[in-house]
Amino acid sequence: MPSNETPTFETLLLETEAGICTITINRPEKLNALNQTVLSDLESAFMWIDKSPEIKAVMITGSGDKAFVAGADIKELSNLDAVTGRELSVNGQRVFESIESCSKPVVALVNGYALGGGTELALSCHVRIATENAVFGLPEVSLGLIPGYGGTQRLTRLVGKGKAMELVLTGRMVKADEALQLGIANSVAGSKGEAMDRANDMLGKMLKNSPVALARAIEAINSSEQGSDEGYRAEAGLFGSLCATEDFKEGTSAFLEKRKPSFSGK
Ligand code: DAK
Repeated sequence: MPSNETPTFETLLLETEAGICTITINRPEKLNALNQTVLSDLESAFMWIDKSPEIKAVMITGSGDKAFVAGADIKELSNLDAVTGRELSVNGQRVFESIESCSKPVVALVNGYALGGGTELALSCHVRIATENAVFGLPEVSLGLIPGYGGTQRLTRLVGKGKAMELVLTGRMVKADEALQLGIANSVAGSKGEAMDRANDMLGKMLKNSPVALARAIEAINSSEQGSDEGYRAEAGLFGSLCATEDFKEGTSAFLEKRKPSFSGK
């Protein structure tokens, strides 16, 4: 496709104004849960953004006012085994890595629930602006899983090991004001419209600067995390191994059947 033509996607809406491409994840009936189509659409969108000279910055948000992204699609997850679980984790990590290493500033506009893969997606963006009703959390352990899209690595770097241990092991949800205090959110706004204005203001300030300097600054800050590949590999391997457990089958089935899980530890 020619690089100046905005592509269309099954699960994403792309809109560009003044050089800022807004990506809206558009599965409102499933609270924008990340299935494999969303992941592959995101990967293609970022490949296009990278090459498109008209795009100077990116904003990612969720359709509607209730959710940014309510996690990985649990229905899809429930069919994974050790091999496909590891594969999905590696694929997802690659997509999120392409967002984190995008040479143009990427802001997550977190407009409601950002759970599991939703928090992981927000963490892979360069900056997070949340609405007052935003809720962050990594509840994977409640499904017999661990975060599989880089969340164990990125959350730890952002909030420190002690807080990351607490949040991942309890799966506790964090509201916008606490997210701000922890540094998960850079800023909190009263409404989605206000959050968009704030994101536009922040991006406007960034875009007054040299695009080459912005790209190099992103690269330099990301390279402070060099040597991290082992952590991501470990996360994918451990995630895959959990997909073969009875607790994982129980955790995902319980969600889909709308009941509380009963874990056997196997
Ligand atoms: N997946 C699939 N469907 C989901 C969903 C999800 N994550 N979250 C919500 N939905 C669906 C609901 O099933 C419901 O669909 P219908 O029953 O209407 O068909 C619809 O969206 C509306 O949701 P609710 O009726 O539940 O809405 P409520 O307002 O009552 O509750 C909620 C909102 C966000 C509190 C609730 O929906 C909820 O607890 N959602 C699940 C949150 C969650 O546990 N998310 C997953 C976290 S685990 C991987 C890598 C990473 C991951 C996984 C794999 N690999 C490497 C393989 C990450 C895992 C996660 O994200």
